[in-house]
Amino acid sequence: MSNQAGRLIGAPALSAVRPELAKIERRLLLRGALSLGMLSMLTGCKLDDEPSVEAALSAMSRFNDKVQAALFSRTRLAATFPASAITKPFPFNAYYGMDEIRTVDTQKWRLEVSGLVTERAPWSLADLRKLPQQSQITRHICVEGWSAIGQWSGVPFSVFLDRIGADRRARYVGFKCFDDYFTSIDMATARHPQTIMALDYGGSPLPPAYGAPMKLRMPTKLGYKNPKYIAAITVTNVNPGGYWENQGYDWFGGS
Ligand SMILES: Nc1nc2c(c(=O)[nH]1)N[C@H]1C(S)=C(S)[C@@H](COP(=O)(O)O)O[C@H]1N2
Ligand SMILES: [Mo]
Repeated sequence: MSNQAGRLIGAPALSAVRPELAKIERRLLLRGALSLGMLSMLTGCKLDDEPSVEAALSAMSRFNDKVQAALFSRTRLAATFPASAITKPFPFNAYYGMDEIRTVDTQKWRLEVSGLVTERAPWSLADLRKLPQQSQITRHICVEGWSAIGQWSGVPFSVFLDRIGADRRARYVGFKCFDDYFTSIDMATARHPQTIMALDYGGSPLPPAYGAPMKLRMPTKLGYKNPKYIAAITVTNVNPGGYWENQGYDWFGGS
């Protein structure tokens, strides 16, 4: 038996015990595109133990991120909706329940800025309100199986990035939240015209449930890429990862 045949025979048994692998195998086979054996050859990972399966899956995911980034268009806009389409009430979601929603004194809150920027001074909410504001009615899609339409207003993130002198050639913007959540995005999405620092929801200051005092709203990205309760922003060439991303969610997370 050749090495490769060994992998082909070994893989189906593994896919029976690994649901994500079984799902990928089904998808690949349905398309008639690739077998698990070929996946193992492409990624250079044997699929015969737990760490190699992880390696192959994360190689697939990195490939997927590159394809998504290449397809992402800076000018292509996500759908917008009339006020009548807004979902009421708009759902709350976090990695914890509603009884643990974090709050801060919005007067004392300051947004920290670091990394590849020229202006490092922290920002108050009043400072952010002095910048140009923009409103959107867009759909938020959560991978947990729900989507909802809402209205957010705030500062176009590209305007803010220019104010802090962010290096336009930097690859990533990372976000740290005061509920210990964190995530990061690519620079093209950061500068997309519909990416805003949302200060208001439905025409009133963002309530604690939706991320007060400030969240990043991006209709071009899935729910988990939209950080609430932001405390610090960093511009960097080292991928900061994310709370869910580091547990296997797709890093690019386009919607
Ligand atoms: N700080 C913080 N941001 C977060 C999360 C979180 O747990 N903490 N959850 C994410 C997920 S998975 C979703 S679907 C949305 C939910 O936002 P909403 O409560 O405004 O609907 O917030 C995202 N941003
Ligand atoms: Mo989500």
